[in-house]
Amino acid sequence: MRLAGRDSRKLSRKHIRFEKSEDDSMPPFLMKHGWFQRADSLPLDEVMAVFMPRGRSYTGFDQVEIYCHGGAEVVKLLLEELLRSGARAAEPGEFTRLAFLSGRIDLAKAEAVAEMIEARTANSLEAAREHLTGAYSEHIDMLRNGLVAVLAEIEASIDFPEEEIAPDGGKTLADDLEKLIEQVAELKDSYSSGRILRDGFRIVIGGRPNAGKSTLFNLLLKQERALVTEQPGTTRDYLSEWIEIEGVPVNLIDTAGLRLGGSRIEKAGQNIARKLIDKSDLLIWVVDMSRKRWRAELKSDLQDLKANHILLVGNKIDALTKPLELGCFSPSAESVMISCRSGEGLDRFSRMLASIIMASVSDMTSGLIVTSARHKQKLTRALSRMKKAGRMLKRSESPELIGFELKQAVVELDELTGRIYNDEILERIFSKFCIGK
Ligand SMILES: Nc1nc2c(ncn2[C@@H]2O[C@H](COP(=O)(O)OP(=O)(O)OP(=O)(O)O)[C@@H](O)[C@H]2O)c(=O)[nH]1
Ligand SMILES: [Mg+2]
Repeated sequence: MRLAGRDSRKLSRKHIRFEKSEDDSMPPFLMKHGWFQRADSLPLDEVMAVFMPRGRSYTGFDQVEIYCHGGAEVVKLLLEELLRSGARAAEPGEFTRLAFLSGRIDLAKAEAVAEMIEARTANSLEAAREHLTGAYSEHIDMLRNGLVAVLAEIEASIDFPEEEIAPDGGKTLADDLEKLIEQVAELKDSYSSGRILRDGFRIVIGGRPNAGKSTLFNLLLKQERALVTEQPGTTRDYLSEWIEIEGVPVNLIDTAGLRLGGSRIEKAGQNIARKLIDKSDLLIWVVDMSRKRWRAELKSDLQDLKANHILLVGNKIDALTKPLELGCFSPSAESVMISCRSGEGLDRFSRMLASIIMASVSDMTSGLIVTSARHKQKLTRALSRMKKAGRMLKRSESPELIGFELKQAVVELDELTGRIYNDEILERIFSKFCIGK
């Protein structure tokens, strides 16, 4: 349990009876052993506790950590005692918010704390770690300083109008700005990988009823998770699970089969399936190739689908009566033929899946990656201001106007790192944290 604030040590000493009961002091960073007790001295749990003084704690404020037994009931009991004695329950992310407000960390690092906790794979963790170590903040600061330097030159020409931006001076300024624009653009573009590392690559398995979607879902999960029957319309709601492919977190979703008609429940499931398909990074469209009419069905289905990326999977090739005409499947889309029953083609399918996913996070190795939608928005806005300023500079427009655009770009970067913030921004960021962080 973590207590932060001026009275945290006082409150702890009131409740903990230390091993050598005559000495109830809590010197900084000394872990002490004792019993946590109720106000009427009834012992509640055996604990250890440590005091961390202002400026040298996680929050930056006076802080005490109490190590009790981890059961939910124990923690609740001790917490209630502390609340009764005057403590207040922390809001989600409030400790990290204090760390930001005390100036110990910037906003990007604070956000990285949640990102570390939520990371689903080693690669996601690595991206988060770059943010927590400060390498990312330093990079943003470097870009900001570059912008401020360009801005200073431009403002100098406002103060001394007789020294207008000289034609060649203007050129180096424009070059400097161009370099910064490239760097901000590169950082912004890394979000396409960053989003996937943080929120996962979303694969939706879709197809007509009975095509073998749930069978394939179970195969990928290596677990009998979804119900499989020979009856069309088995899956009605959708099922969502997480797997890891090549270090990328993948959200795998099995959906209800799409077809005309069906019961009211089935229709509701199909509406959900369509929405999920729209939002997917990849649609795996499963086709039952043992059906006579699969070709015509596929043709009309493909006209209907609006997915970002489709991988066609022809299933049940074990049940074909005629030998396959290879290459006949679909010349227009990525496709692979498999049998979930015999296992044929599954290796090839896995390799295709892996390469599609790897391609989506291609710049994962390039170092700093933007993983937050908020940061991406700030960078996008900064970039459009910078580009505008660049165009104006080339046309030798008024330095006041150019300066204004650059100042706004700096503001965007400052809001990213938290140099500038308001309660609304903080609320939005920290409300997503869990309690106690
Ligand atoms: N012969 C053969 N049968 C398969 C294969 N894959 C799945 N099946 C069978 O096809 C039937 C339907 O499989 P499901 O996985 O439930 O199909 P689905 O697409 O999830 O069906 P709905 O949820 O009803 O839309 C089951 O009887 C499976 O055993 C395969 O590769 N070959
Ligand atoms: Mg199913």
